[in-house]
Amino acid sequence: MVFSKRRISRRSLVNILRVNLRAKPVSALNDICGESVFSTSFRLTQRELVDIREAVRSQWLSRIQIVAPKSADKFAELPIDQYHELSYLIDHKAAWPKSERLLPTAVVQEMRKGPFFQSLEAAFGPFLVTNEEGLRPEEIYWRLVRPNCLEDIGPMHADAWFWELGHGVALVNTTRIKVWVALHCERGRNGFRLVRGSHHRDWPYRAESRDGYVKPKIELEERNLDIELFESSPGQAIVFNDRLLHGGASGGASTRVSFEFTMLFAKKDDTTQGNRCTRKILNPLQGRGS
Ligand SMILES: O=C(O)CCC(=O)C(=O)O
Ligand SMILES: [Fe+2]
Repeated sequence: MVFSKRRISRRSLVNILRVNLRAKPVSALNDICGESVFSTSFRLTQRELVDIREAVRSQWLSRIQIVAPKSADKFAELPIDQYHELSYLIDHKAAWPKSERLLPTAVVQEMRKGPFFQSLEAAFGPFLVTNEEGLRPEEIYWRLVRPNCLEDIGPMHADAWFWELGHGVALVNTTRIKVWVALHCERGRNGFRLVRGSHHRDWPYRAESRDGYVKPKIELEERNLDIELFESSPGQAIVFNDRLLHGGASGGASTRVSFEFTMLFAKKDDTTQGNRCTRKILNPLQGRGS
């Protein structure tokens, strides 16, 4: 097993393994990942939505203070979902590397205690949040996607490809499940796109250099994929297998703001309980608008 000191430690994993051997639904995860389902039944409470929006806004403004101090006052009066109106005032790409979009640890710790994370743990069992950047103990990062701005969304991909290309140290005997949550979005116009059932197949991709990183690029035209939009309202989450083909949607008239993280579970052989848990908590999208 390969461990990196800066990333999830052996001790954390041993702890999670210990906890998980006792915990009821975690044995399910292997199986959960084998099913052609994902869940849209988790969401932030209104209070959590307000608090996390505020945390993101404050980080957004602090960064703008640094990269464009002369324009900071203008941004301070702007709702974050109108960011695109003024983004010409800053070098957008340089301003927002992932490292600048990682929520502070104190915020993550608060989120961890809240109902959203509690509902995830109640359903899936205890988990770590991955820290592939090696910058925070647990990494939750947000994104800004300006309307109709293709450069703000990457190509369709499976998150597993990033791990395969060395973004983060993939630990053996663990399962990763991704969580994406809308903070500001226009239902049915922007947000998150996916190809249902796609995690059952291996899709062709190659590694290419983008934004100074080696990133995966799917070797298929999007028009050949059966892509559907997850019609999310603010606070709504999608929990999905990290082999699911997915990507952002950048339509609408406002800037979309969302956050993401990866749950890490220890694998366990017995999946009996898991099968039950899987069926209970994971519901396929019931058509658009579910
Ligand atoms: O929000 C996006 O544009 C992309 C989301 C994504 O790739 C993810 O959550 O893994
Ligand atoms: Fe992704």
